[in-house]
Amino acid sequence: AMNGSSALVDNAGASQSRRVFWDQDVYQLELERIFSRCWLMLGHDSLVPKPGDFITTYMAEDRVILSRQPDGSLKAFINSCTHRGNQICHADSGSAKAFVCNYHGWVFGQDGSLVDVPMEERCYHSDLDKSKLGLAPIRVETYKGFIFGCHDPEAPSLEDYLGDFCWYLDTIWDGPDGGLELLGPPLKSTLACNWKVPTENFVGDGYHVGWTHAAALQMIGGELAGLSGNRADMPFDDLGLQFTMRHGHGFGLIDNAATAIHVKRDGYVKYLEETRGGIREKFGPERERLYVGHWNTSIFPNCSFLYGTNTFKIWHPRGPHEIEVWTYTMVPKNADTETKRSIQREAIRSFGTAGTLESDDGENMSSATYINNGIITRKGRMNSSMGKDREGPHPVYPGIVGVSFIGETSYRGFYRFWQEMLDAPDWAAIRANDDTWDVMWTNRNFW
Ligand code: UNU
Ligand code: FES
Ligand code: FE
Repeated sequence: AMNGSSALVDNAGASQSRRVFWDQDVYQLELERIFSRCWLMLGHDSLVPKPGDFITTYMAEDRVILSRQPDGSLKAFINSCTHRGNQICHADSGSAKAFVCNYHGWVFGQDGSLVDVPMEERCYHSDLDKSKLGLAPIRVETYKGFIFGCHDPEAPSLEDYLGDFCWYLDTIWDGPDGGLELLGPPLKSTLACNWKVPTENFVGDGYHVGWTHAAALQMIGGELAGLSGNRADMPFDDLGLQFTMRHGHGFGLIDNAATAIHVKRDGYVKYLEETRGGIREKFGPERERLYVGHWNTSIFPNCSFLYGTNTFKIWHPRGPHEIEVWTYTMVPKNADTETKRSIQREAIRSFGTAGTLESDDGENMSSATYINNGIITRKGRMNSSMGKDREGPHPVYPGIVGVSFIGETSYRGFYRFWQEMLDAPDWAAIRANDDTWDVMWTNRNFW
């Protein structure tokens, strides 16, 4: 790994080369070393509830089919025919007994196996070994109903990949009574930015909220109005916390602000008040604090959500300078239909494709990417040093904890792991760092 000022990521100096947003060769390496080896978000049980149900989605730029099997299990496979490579399924979702290729009519089963070939005897004279021509399979595992796929047989289990983050996720993904579901179909839009700009924003950008979103927050009012314009009287260290953990996942917490973005004050607000006692019983007061706070979150590499606002994003890369944004709404499974609908409306109004806050962010994301078409600009660096000496292992909360919601702790954790993935030849090399990944924090004792 390179060190110092020419490194893509300089952990000690808390800076990144602008080439991480721009260079085609960096992007190719990301596809090989991150997207081909990490667990990637595919969806949720709620999107494929019954045997035969399927959705099509992407793992980076690869098209995949996720399909519910007759026995209730899940399988995922590459959505490209093993004959001449045509895309097989063109539907976004549905229910199917089989997937038939549009080109020559090869038929693949719900499990991706090749089950029928037109005129097989006359064309191939018993010479076609169909058992070797199934669609390329993908590892699938779920955590609390969320479905992930992974191409690398050497990758850890999904639960180990999420690691300490499970302790946090359980608060909301397990919830008081049955966890969450995703409301689809997703809104889909394109944004001219590198995939890491929104990912880093969601993982740890408390700083931009009061500035970029000043007008929207003032208009919405509620708990976040005080952030608007970074008012001098707004609390700072008392706003919340920021977290990063092994494998680059992280989030920022604003205390007591879960439903801040909701103009409509009944439904969800009432739901959280009614269920927080159950959370305290099930998970204790430390996680009740998380339950009533607002989270801005990224799961490494390219899935983000805002808990409370409940928008749920997958940032599908389309080359280094473009993404396809998929936006779902995350809702409590057992809330009543009216509450779910109201959460969905508020989430789309704020963070849908044309959402008041989403469009504030989009402009910055394009600008921060395309500014680097300047050859001199591109040779510069970006800084993520905020709160660097005010973070560390915490007596209660797992991972590394930063002292304020406004800080860049989880940026540093994200890019530290991003560089680790790019450098590592295989998962064995990544595992070898499991006990020492956090030395840059543990050699000081902040909390
Ligand atoms: O824009 C955001 N990422 C955000 C908005 C985070 C927290 C609250 C509101
Ligand atoms: Fe942060 Fe300009 S002030 S990018
Ligand atoms: Fe934002």
